[in-house]
Amino acid sequence: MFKSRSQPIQSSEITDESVWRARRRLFLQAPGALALAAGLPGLAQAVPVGQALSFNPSQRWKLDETPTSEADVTTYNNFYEFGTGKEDPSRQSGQFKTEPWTVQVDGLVHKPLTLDMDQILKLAPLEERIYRLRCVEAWSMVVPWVGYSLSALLKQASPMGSARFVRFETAAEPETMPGLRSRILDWPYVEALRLDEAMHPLTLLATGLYGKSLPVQNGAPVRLIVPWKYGFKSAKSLVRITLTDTMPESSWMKVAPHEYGFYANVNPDVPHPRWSQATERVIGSGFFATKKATLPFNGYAEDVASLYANMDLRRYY
Ligand SMILES: Nc1nc2c(c(=O)[nH]1)N[C@H]1C(S)=C(S)[C@@H](COP(=O)(O)O)O[C@H]1N2
Ligand SMILES: [Mo]
Repeated sequence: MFKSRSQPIQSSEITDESVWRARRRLFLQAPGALALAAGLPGLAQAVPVGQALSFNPSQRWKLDETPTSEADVTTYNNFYEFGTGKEDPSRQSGQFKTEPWTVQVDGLVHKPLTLDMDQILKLAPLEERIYRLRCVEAWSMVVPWVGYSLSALLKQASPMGSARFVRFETAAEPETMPGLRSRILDWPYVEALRLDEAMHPLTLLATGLYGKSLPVQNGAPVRLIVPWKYGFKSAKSLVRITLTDTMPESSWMKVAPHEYGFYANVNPDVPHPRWSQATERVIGSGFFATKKATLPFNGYAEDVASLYANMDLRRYY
């Protein structure tokens, strides 16, 4: 397992991760140079998949765990609009168009917005945040996302005092999303948060991973990441964000209300009706890897447990 440092590194050993780490050092050393490159005419407008993004490392969320390889993060996906198999999203998303793209922010806001990707990328400084992602199917990954707190965008729209929930609607393009032919979910895919959850600084509006704009299979061009909740809350390819005063019904609540609740906070003590949530399989750790114990709120209890003080988390699963 351990290689002597005096041995030259074989090119076959240079993983996606080592390339990312090298590039990351470059970003951190020369943010000015990158900002300049991003400002060149013709480069700033379009944000094709896989384009280098300029960002700063998060001061607060820099998880000290080895990230899952870029290859695993981008080929082991859940994105039912492209099929239910883990490799369907990476294989069957080639026709999906992410340009032009707009996100509408409406409902109980003083300033409804329609933002294009250029505006979204410039709304707040991009940060790299390394978060755990825990799927309800009891597997997990560690992903270096790029984005900023969703609160930055919500504040721009100036939520009304009566707003209590935020509904997230995602793209549904039958021509380019073959999974829409299946009736497994009621399309478009909808998720929702309580307003205080949506405003929490940990809640990320992600535009990239591994230093580049998002691949389609991971939710291009912009998605939600709520790391203390099961992965299904982290809606991909957002098109509309609506503030409401009543609890929206999510796609998963609609299809199986006893299995998927509104809150969906990661909780090792509350099993899914068909399987335990006490442990998780770490993607990329090998077939014989021992399972890891799942942590309450996916390890983010210190940040978010206070949001649920006095709530029965068995009842509100
Ligand atoms: N629009 C949409 N968003 C989605 C899904 C989906 O099927 N459609 N799947 C969810 C689930 S179940 C998980 S675990 C995560 C997976 O994100 P990843 O593929 O980037 O790891 O995306 C979530 N967001
Ligand atoms: Mo999931």
